[in-house]
Amino acid sequence: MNIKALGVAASLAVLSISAVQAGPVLDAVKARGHVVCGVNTAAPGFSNADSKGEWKGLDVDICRAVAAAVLGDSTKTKFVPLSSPQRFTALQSGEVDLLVRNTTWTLTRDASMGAVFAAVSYYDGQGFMVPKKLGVKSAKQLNGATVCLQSGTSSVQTLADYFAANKMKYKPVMFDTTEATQSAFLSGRCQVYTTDMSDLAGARTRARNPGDFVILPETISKEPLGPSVRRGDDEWFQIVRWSFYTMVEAEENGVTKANVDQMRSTSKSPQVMRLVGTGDDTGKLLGLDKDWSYRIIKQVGNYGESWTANFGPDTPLNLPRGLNNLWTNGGLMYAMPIR
Ligand SMILES: N[C@@H](CCC(=O)N[C@@H](CS)C(=O)NCC(=O)O)C(=O)O
Repeated sequence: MNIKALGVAASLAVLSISAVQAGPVLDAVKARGHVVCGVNTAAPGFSNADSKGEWKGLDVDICRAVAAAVLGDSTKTKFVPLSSPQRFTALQSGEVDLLVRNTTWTLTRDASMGAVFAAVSYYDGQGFMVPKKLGVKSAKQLNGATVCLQSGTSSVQTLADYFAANKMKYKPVMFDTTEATQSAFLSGRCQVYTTDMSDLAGARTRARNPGDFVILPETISKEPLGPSVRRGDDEWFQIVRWSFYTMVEAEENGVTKANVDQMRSTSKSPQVMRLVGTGDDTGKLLGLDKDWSYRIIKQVGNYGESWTANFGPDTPLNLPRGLNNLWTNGGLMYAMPIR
């Protein structure tokens, strides 16, 4: 390559890493002053409002991370509780900027519901819960059972497939909302409740006596849950995706809510420096400022901190981290590199 060609190549390289234009959703969010997130009406661990209307959960934290990145303040959020059947319509119509509602990423949803999934934030699987007094030990003993489940969920098809594959019959009893489905099961209207394992554990915490219910050992599907955005705004999609990966990459690098300021003043690791706003400026590639990822960690925390606070041993759910462990600890959680 001659000197002139080298010069052209160099300026092209500069062009390709210059700041991006904001997409329409980012512009709208900035003008409005808050991010609107569609969440579950009541899913312990994912999104739940306390008596003061304060939302808590992993899905809530993902929404807060996006607000911290784009608006500088994780509290600039509005949570819209959505039932399973409503959720994609709410995203498509623009009622919400982001859907973070323990939603399974499937081909059908990714390709035909006007949504596009940004990441997997919780690796789950579908299971069954039964009253202990039924004496059932395995899902294979459920032939002929009445099963409570929520309409508009991926659980409906998975249940049908599982029973057909095992040549068993069942009577579905369907409800639109989480509350109605769980109440029906807990009050004895069906013998079985099926949904994601995390939801079963959440529902059990609502029972007057949780020990009266058992979760059966079989996990009958893959339910990768994650945030999704409306199609057609790649810039917004990237912001949501990389806000989530920031939480995971922070955990991978041992950066926490508590030590992020110290890391900011002392760390010499290029990887950590990029995360805490003292290294290469990744923000300009997303239409954000240089401190976008620092604020996520400072205001929301890393993935492990959020996971443990919402599902860990000090919560009523007390779930094993399992597949949601970092890849370096035997799990599947792996951030695409922030560089
Ligand atoms: N991941 C599944 C199920 C999501 C879902 O809405 N599950 C209901 C099951 S009733 C739920 O969230 N329940 C919350 C809870 O049980 O706490 C999907 O995307 O369709």
